[in-house]
Amino acid sequence: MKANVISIVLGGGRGSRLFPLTDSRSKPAVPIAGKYRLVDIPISNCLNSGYNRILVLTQFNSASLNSHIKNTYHFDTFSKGFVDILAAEQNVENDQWYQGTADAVRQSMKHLTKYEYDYILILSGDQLYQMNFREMIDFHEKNNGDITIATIPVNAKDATGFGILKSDEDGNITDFTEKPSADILPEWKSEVSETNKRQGKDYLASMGIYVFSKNVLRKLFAEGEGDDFGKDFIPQAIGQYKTLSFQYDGYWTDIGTIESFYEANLDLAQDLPQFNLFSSSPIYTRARMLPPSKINGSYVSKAVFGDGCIILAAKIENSIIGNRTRIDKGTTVVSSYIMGADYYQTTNEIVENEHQQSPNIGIGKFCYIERAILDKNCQIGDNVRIIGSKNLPDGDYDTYSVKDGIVVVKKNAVIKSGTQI
Ligand code: ADQ
Ligand code: ADP
Repeated sequence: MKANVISIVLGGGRGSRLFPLTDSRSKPAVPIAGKYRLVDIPISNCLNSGYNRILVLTQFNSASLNSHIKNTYHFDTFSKGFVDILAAEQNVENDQWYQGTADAVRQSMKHLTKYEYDYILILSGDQLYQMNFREMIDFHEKNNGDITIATIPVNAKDATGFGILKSDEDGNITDFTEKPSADILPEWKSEVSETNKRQGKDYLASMGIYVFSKNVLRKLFAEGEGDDFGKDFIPQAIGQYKTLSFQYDGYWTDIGTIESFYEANLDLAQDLPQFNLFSSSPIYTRARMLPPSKINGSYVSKAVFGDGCIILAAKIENSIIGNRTRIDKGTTVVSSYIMGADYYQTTNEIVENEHQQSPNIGIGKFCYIERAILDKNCQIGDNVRIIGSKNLPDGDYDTYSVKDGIVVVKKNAVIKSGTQI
């Protein structure tokens, strides 16, 4: 019989690492790959694994997250499926927001009492991967686990950013440390396969994906201390509960920073992306009934287009072009992620813009855009140059920010003709 599972997606803390994309929306609502939102990834993994009862925990609720979830995830009357958002709430007992990952789940436990379940599956909201969680739950059941953590081999450079663990030959986790410093790292090496060893992936990292048996999580919260899984509860559980490592060897990447978000998006435009959008396990998202994209006279290479775009650009290379993007004549876009627009302007608005000499939504004529992310509804004039580079110092300005050498133009920004960034 299929296990009874409730999934919880950790939709994000303050979201400051993805600023300014999280300035006006909560992290799960950040658009990715031209037509999806971050939250579609963990939700689709759950649905493709056969688990359709899903809670999304988020630090603040946003109109775009609400409308996305409400308009996307419908279940018929005969199914028990749901995708619900639980936003951190101040109440009589608690005047603070979620203090960490475990605190977010702890505060949500009261909403779970009405459901029947045996296992809670906890997922991060900012990772790109395709995983069948049913295999992880089967592993947990077969080995009588109390807690199972999905793990992946990583190299020394990445290891300091993750929870690192050691396990015995039966997969029991014997030791765990959250984000170890580089000087103690060598003590944390694990036995890994020859292929991983050759790639320098000597460390076993937690993917931040956990299965808890129902009563174990309740007991942990009652007896343990702290607000985070990685920092507090997982180290406390080891030795006390049967804590297992479920090793995963597919593609998995964290997309919680501007740089990793940018790299993961652009990778989708390569010949053989590490993340396969064209698979039989679909990524679900809102069906928008947009027209197909229209491209006229452009040189296009390694590019992914959303729906409803109107493209007259000279050249688009190594880029993701989101829904309803409009790019005018003579413009070049290289190594960039253009998120597109939420709506089309009316003919009257376009005429009015011409009178006011204000740019239309989209990118004007003869612009050059490289190593940039353009959030939705940007109005970029003619002859604008936006060029990110590794040497550009970080900073935050009125209409854009620079992070890791990537220029991020803010949502609804108006960039006048002739501007150079
Ligand atoms: P981190 O990713 O650093 O490490 P954290 O930033 O706490 O952990 O976030 C985990 C997930 O929870 C993210 O999706 C984040 O947005 C979300 N989150 C954080 N605080 C939240 C809050 N208050 N409310 C709702 N959601 C919140 C974790 C583990 C490591 C592991 C890495 C793998 O602690 O052990 O190696 O994930 O990426
Ligand atoms: P996406 O296509 O990225 O999912 P949505 O369709 O969810 O975007 O969002 C479109 C948003 O834009 C909606 O909130 C809608 O109300 C808003 N919108 C639509 N038309 C206009 C307009 N003319 N001006 C401003 N906002 C608009």
